[in-house]
Amino acid sequence: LKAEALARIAETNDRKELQTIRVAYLGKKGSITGILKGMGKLPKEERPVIGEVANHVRESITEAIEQKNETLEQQALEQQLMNETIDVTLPGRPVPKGGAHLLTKIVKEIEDLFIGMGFEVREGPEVETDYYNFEALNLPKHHPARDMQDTFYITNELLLRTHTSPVQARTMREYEGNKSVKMICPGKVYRRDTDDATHSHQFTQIEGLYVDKDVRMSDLKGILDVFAKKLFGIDREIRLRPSFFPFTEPSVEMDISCKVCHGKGCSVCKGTGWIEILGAGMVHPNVLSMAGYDPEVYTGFAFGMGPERIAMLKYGVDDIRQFYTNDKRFLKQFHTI
Ligand code: FA5
Repeated sequence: LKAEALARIAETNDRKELQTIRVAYLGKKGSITGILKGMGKLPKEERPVIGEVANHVRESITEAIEQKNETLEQQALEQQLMNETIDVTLPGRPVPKGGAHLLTKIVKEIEDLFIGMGFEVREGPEVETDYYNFEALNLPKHHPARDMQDTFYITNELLLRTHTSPVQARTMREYEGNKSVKMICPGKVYRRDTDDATHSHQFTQIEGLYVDKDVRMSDLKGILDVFAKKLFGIDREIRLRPSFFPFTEPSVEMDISCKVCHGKGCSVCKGTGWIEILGAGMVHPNVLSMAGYDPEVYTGFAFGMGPERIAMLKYGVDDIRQFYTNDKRFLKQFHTI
């Protein structure tokens, strides 16, 4: 019986089967248990002999089963570890990462540049009053120049601001006519423009305003030149063309030399080799006095630029609508800049 049991134990490689073997020999109805139970029926003198043998056989089988069980457990563990081995040489799965939008980045870059020249960054409301968007900027009701910016009106008096210039008037008001102002203001603006490659009905502007005693046109030109060279490179040129804005006198528009398409028939530079990126000028005396500044004492310059156009120029984006359609293939290109 012992030899038979040990042979079965040695042969098996399965823990379930081992359990079956254990039950067959050592279980309640197992053969060894049966022998031990039957001891009472044996003649007295045989009991110690048979008892000793039976106990010995039971111990051997128990020990063999325990050892086998341990071996099988060990094997199972090794197998499991093998199956779960991590191949550290496999390339990892990339985790998709987002990034700031190109427009956010260019606005931040321009902000940093002006902060470096001593400007503070301010904000103003996108839903604006007719007063600040137009009247405080020397554009009384029914002034023909209001047509320069086709406006989304909400009520008679409320509108979506068509430019960031109202923040000029708001800031000067806050400074109460007796402090120098040196600020920029980025933000969204809205116009009933027909969307095309260089126009959007909602776009971004960055306003700039510097008011102090003795601020001159040459200061404006100097700041804009530094701005253009820092943003686009030392080899870039600017040109100021006479223009008209009711809130500045004299007024200019600034073009920057266009290297993207070398002047030949591309939509960004319209084949001229120059692209307009901002309007500017010396703050009109009426605007200063409406905001509480004495134009005899204070002078100032202001500018308003379109960062989308600037980003288009800097990164060769040929359609402004790319900024708003959120095509990931477009956006991803700028995650690393
Ligand atoms: C203005 O809005 C003036 N407020 C700028 C200004 C400020 C002049 C302070 C003087 C003093 P303009 O309409 O030209 O000006 O717009 C300024 C810039 O916004 C343009 O140079 C252009 O870069 C951008 N821009 C204008 N219209 C659009 C549009 N529809 N889509 C995208 N960018 C535009």
